[in-house]
Amino acid sequence: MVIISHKPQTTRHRIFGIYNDENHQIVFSDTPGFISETNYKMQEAMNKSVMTIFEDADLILLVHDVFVNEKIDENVMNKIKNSKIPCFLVLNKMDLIDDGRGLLMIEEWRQLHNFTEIFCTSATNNVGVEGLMKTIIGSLPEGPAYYPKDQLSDRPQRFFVSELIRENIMELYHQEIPYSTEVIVTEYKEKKKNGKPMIHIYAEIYVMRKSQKGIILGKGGSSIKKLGTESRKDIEAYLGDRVFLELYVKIKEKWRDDDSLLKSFGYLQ
Ligand SMILES: Nc1nc2c(ncn2[C@@H]2O[C@H](COP(=O)(O)OP(=O)(O)OP(=O)(O)O)[C@@H](O)[C@H]2O)c(=O)[nH]1
Ligand SMILES: [Mg+2]
Repeated sequence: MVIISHKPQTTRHRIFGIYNDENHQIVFSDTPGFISETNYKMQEAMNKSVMTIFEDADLILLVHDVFVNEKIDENVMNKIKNSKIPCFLVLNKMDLIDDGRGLLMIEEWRQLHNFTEIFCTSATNNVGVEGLMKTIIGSLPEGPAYYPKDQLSDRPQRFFVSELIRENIMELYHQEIPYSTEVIVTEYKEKKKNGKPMIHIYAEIYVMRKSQKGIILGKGGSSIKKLGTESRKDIEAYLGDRVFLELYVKIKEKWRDDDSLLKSFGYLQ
């Protein structure tokens, strides 16, 4: 499970998603998108996490949204060109453009680089995904499984809980709010209520200014109430248990540029 939103820069960390079937294990490493012009240290850290793939990946999947007219960052493209790691280009959101435009696009990308393979997919319509998966399985080198078969990620559950709250923030708030916000789960306790398990979760939402705290809370606390309810439902669906969720809003003026906070939030080593 990784969070998804229609806003850019949703993914902030490199996250492993582990695929297991009877004969294979594949570790997919989801990264943030590369930001060509960074404005703060957190974005620099996000870019750094993108570049780590060139140190340990067996195969690179370059996923491009065909609906946006954005070029791949030059640094990333040069890294791909100079790397020995095979690279599949995945042209996604094919459902949004017509076939003619699609063909033209493939040709343009071919001119740019000799990709090992090019795929056209629509993730939402599940088109082309199976073929891509088969080719991935066929292309990867054999080796021992690194993770137990039932492990789905390298991140603990509380990380995904904080991500689900952040996903709801990305949906419910606008403009700079999602980009000024960090979510940290500070307590995660399994308790019993009326004999049934109930997970108590306390999370802190960091913002940069008092005015942003006001926006997160909303009139009479109405916005944070909605955020809490929506997040709780998502967390319950994810964990399969009942959840009691408490949210606190804190102000840390320059957290996006503060080394020690970025470190404690998991952006810096
Ligand atoms: N129409 C269409 N929309 C898609 C497709 N695949 C993903 N989306 C939508 O595109 C948006 C972005 O998806 P994300 O998974 O957040 O994209 P991402 O590339 O991980 O982006 P960041 O994490 O922000 O760097 C979401 O609203 C998805 O529902 C597709 O094949 N077709
Ligand atoms: Mg993402």
